[in-house]
Amino acid sequence: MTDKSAILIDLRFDRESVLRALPEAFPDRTVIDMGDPANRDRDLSSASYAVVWKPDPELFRRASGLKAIFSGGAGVDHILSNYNLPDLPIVRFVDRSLTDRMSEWVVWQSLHHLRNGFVYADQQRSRVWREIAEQPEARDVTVGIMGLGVLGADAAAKLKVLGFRVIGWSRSKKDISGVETFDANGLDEFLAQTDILVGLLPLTDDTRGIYNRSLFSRLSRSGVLGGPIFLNAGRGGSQNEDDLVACLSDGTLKAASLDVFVKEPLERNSSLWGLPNVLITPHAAASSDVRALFRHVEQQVRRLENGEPLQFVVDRLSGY
Ligand code: NDP
Ligand code: OXD
Repeated sequence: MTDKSAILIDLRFDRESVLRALPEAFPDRTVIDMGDPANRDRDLSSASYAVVWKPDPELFRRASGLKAIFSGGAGVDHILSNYNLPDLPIVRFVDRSLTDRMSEWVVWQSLHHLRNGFVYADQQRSRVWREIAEQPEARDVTVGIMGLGVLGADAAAKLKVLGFRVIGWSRSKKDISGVETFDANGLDEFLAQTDILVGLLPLTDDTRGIYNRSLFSRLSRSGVLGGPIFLNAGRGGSQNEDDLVACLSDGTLKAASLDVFVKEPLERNSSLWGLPNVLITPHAAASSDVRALFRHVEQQVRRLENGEPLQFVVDRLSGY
């Protein structure tokens, strides 16, 4: 074991999950856990790899010997937009458990809106027994997914199993069996067919504020759900929250499920909390499983050390 392959951990996650995963992680390497106060002033120049989620801004200056940076999550906006990063490969977290969790959230929310979840929850609180006569089926509803990457493609497949018609939009055109896809130029055509819009885009200069009134007003208004529905589990920075509140209040949107917000935690005085047609989850759609994260990092480091290319490397120019 040499310090040459030392791994820095700076994860602003639930501390207990990190501590539970650390003992069995990286058995052959020196691990420097920045959550341990004993490492606060340690010389970090011998560390070769860093696993980070919203790390200390000084970390990359102090760890001058890094060969690669591993994001603690699938998204990398938390480091790309906030740090003066060295010119090193940045690796996203791509993992079955994270993908499954996200698809569970998308399916859960799509079914909640399809099956009148708000109405029945309200009725239960008032002890009202009343069946809604009209019950559209999943096959009557088109779910449009913005972002057909690892997460969007998996959510599309799982929605299809339930019978939803699924369409998708991404920067470059995708070929996914049974899913009509659109590239960047096909946005209007995509929106015009969409009853439930699912946001699974990364936050970049191009996607900041993309979910706004202009976009919401181009969604289909002729669907069986009685108005367009917006689900966002990508990044809050992609939504204009003033427009969102206004559109949810004036009927441009029928309802929304939101897992991500411009500012997190969502401020207590945000109007979104009080809207009866909004379901809020606290950036919990797909948390990273820390053990799985460490396994993924170990795998990638081994690839690098065996002379193989790293996987899931971020394109710094496009920002994801
Ligand atoms: P990927 O990089 O695999 O996919 C991103 C998708 O977005 C690609 O299809 C890409 O297009 C598309 N895209 C990016 N920019 C644009 C643009 N300007 N116009 C059109 N399409 C665009 O990412 P993942 O699927 O793994 O993750 C997506 C995001 O989900 C993450 O970046 C993160 O922000 C968020 N996330 C949220 C979590 C939560 O708990 N709420 C958990 C995990 C992730 P193309 O295919 O052409 O490149
Ligand atoms: C992620 C997240 O990017 O949890 O993985 O938001």
